Amino acid sequence: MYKKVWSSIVDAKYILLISHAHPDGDTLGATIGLYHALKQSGKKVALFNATCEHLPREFSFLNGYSKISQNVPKEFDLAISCDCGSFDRLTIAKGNYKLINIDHHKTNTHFGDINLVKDEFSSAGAVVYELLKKNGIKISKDCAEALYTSVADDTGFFRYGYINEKTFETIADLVKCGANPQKIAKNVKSNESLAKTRLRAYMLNSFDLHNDASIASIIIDQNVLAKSGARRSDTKNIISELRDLSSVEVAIMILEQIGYYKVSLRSKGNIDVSKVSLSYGGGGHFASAGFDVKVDNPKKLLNEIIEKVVNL
Ligand SMILES: [Mn+2]
Repeated sequence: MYKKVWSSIVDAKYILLISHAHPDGDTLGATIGLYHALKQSGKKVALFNATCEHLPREFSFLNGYSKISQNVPKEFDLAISCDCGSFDRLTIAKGNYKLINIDHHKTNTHFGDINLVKDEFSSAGAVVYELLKKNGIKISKDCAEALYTSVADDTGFFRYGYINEKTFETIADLVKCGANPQKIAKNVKSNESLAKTRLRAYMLNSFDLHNDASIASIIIDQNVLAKSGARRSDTKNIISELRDLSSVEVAIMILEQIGYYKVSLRSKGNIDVSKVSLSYGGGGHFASAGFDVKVDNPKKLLNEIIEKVVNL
């Protein structure tokens, strides 16, 4: 499969690399890492993201970040998505191009013409790393930095998810190729906006506990976002922090968007929250999942989700 993917890349004239809407460090790092490897191989490549005006700025240190565009080139013959569990995550029209789906979500719907989906990997970036290694592609410093960021971001800097010996072998090699762990950690983790800190303050004052404090929840509405000045991408670590409470097994965050709610679920690893997510048409991993839903009353939605979690 790794060879098949690479030969499609070799055959392509113009390649569009797609990260998912409202991107995280994994989808950005995986596509940017692949971008450098493909450029180095002499390919014509473009980076696409549908929500380009709201890219999380903590990844702006990655060389290639500024190349990400919301514009779809007129003619490209190959698209490669990284870290997208389903086709709607790409936010791009179907067309006359071949599609390679590189991912690690166990709920991936295999929407590509070729599907390189490895759910035993920590991150999409780690799958890209494997693709490059299996095809003997040299990993440049820029590529290594991006792929390291992928793995680090999706594992919460090596704290959860699919972390094993292989993860650290990959990381060690990426450091050998020029990724600087201190530089990456500083850029991604010690670069918080005031808006995000204000949002944290709201969370600490407003979260609820349920089911003998084994479930934590927070509802963030548009009013809270406006008051704190936080953007959707600023909410990402809020839920991880709730999960870190010692009694908590599952954390739930309901975030109001325009016309719908975005629900995020995290578990400490004993409860498969992707089952709840799937029941609402979403996706994800065992310990990290989410979905969008249209409801009138977020509190009612929360109670419904809690009931599902308790009955898992
Ligand atoms: Mn990922």
